[in-house]
Amino acid sequence: MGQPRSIVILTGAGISAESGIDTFRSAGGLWEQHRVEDVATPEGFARNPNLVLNFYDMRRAALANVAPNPAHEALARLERAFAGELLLVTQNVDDLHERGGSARVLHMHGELKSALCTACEMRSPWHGSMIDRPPCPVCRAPMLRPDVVWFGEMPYEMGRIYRALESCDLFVSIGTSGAVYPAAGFVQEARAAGARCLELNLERSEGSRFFHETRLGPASVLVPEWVEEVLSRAAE
Ligand code: BV8
Repeated sequence: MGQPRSIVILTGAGISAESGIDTFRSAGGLWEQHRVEDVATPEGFARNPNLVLNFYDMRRAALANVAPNPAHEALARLERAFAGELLLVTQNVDDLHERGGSARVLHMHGELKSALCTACEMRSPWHGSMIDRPPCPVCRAPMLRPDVVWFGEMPYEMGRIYRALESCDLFVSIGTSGAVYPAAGFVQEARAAGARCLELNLERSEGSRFFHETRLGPASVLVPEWVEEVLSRAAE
């Protein structure tokens, strides 16, 4: 493949695993510790808001004990050095891409460090806890919820993502099991638009058959190698 002109990158929990953040489906992962329907659905929040607010307060607080790894840092290098179009889409709600140096990150499933007010629907940066029902920074109503996309809810910026998938010539998926839609369908969108599709993952995913190439291994090794390849080819 010649020099890519426009790249879309999709990341999942696997890129943050080596930073010490639990993935979802691995042994002992988040979905083994908590029932998805209890902590990651609007119905679960309505049924038991304290359980949900506490779940996300814990994950938000835990961000202070982790740091970006070489995979996050390599993607930030690519963002700075790549002359073409680049869109970094993440399913992750952690802030490790930004702390790794990426300036433009599209969090399609929201962010732990953001609050969504269910009264005025405004989103505000949020670093503390929500269990004590603090007032919304905009309307002062004590009606905040985690600004994350729960199952059954529409992910953020789907129009922008589909437009980028339709015009990219390289789609790269990093550290995701391909189990959750619409993210799991992006490879087929990109492939249908003629893009080359590359998967970097610890193990084959549910969507591996749709990729032209799958490289197996830890993200902290595979991602810096791949970024070097792209940037060295650009320099030729
Ligand atoms: C929606 C935020 C309407 C909260 C999350 C079509 C078919 C079937 C079902 C559906 C469908 N369309 C919609 C659905 C329903 C549902 C869905 O997909 N259900 C699944 C379970 C079947 N989807 C929805 O409800 C979505 N909304 O569809 O709205 C709509 C319709 C059309 C168009 C637009 C909208 C909303 C889903 C979002 C839910 N919120 N997160 C929170 O974080 O608490 S999902 C959450 O789980 C993550 O964000 C992520 O998306 C997913 C976890 O997946 P991964 O990140 O991949 O993590 P996982 O643990 O599974 O895998 C880790 C991988 O990394 C593994 O492969 C492992 O091998 C690898 N790995 C591990 N270590 C390393 C590594 N790789 C490299 N290096 C390592 N060191």
